[in-house]
Amino acid sequence: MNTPATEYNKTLLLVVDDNPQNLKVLGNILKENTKYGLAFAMNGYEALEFINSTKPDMVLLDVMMPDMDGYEVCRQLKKNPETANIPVIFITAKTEAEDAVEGFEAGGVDYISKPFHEPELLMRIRTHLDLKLSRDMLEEKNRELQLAYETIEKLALTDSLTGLANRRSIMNQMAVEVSRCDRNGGYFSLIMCDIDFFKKVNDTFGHDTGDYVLRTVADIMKSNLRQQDIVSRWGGEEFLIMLPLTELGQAVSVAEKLREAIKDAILSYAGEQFCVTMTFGVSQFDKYIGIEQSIKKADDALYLGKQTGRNKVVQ
Ligand code: GH3
Ligand code: MG
Ligand code: MG
Ligand code: MG
Repeated sequence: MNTPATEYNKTLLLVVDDNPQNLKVLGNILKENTKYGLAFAMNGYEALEFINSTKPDMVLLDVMMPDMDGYEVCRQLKKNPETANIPVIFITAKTEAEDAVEGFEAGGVDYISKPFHEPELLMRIRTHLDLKLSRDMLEEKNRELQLAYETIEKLALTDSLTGLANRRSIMNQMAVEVSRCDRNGGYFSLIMCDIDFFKKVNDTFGHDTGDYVLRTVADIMKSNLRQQDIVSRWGGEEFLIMLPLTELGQAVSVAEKLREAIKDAILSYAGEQFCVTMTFGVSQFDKYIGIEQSIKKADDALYLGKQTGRNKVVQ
């Protein structure tokens, strides 16, 4: 025999037969010729219980058994998505071609009539195990790929410094909100905000402290907003917030709350304590001018706030 491609000593086979003598014969053949782990069941119910709880790598299944025959066991196993990929080989005294057809219809991968030729039986078992184990490996690889894909997608939509949504992410989410408004006549508001004299923080305390301020301001904003609100890092020290189902007046109140929270926070980093303030521009999304112009309205209000003293909310 060639060296098996897969690790057979970890492989578990369930042998099912209502006749103890048959179980013994088959068990001995497998023990003498392979390193598979073996489990035995003497009726269909016992077999299904074991299959569901332990998920063996293969089932060698007798057909004629009282109460529940092998075909039914196989059908039940195939119906359950958790066990459907376990290969079933029928080993039976039923030799008619129609019996084999019924076995394949029930979902079996092979059908071996007794008396069988021992080396052939062993090779069939190994072939089907190889297929099963390489299928399992492919599925595992697929799961890993899926996970990697989801991670990359998440990274592409996240600002790495603050963990906030990035510009692309909030643009996507605003597009979704805009079409929701089109359909259901909803509404939402925007807050564009920017840290005041942030350059001074960098110049006075260094870039690391600046980064710390960005992360802290992000956390303060998140903790003062609702679950459904989206805060994004729009640019350097500038943030855009989308507030679904929020009118202009309410959005101004939200911005005022954020302004207070940030102004009152005592920031401390690398032995230095200091405060920062932020200026806020607020607009309500207007479907007649579109998203770009609605953002610009918030941006213009922010600019006005910067021109007229900072640390304020302008609509
Ligand atoms: P204003 O009140 O008018 O907004 O003044 P400002 O100093 O905040 O604005 P200005 O645009 O002059 O400076 C923004 C500074 O933000 C300059 C830039 O180096 C800094 N900055 C942008 N991104 C980052 C970052 O990721 N980390 C740090 N530490 N600084 C950043
Ligand atoms: Mg039987
Ligand atoms: Mg600034
Ligand atoms: Mg700025």
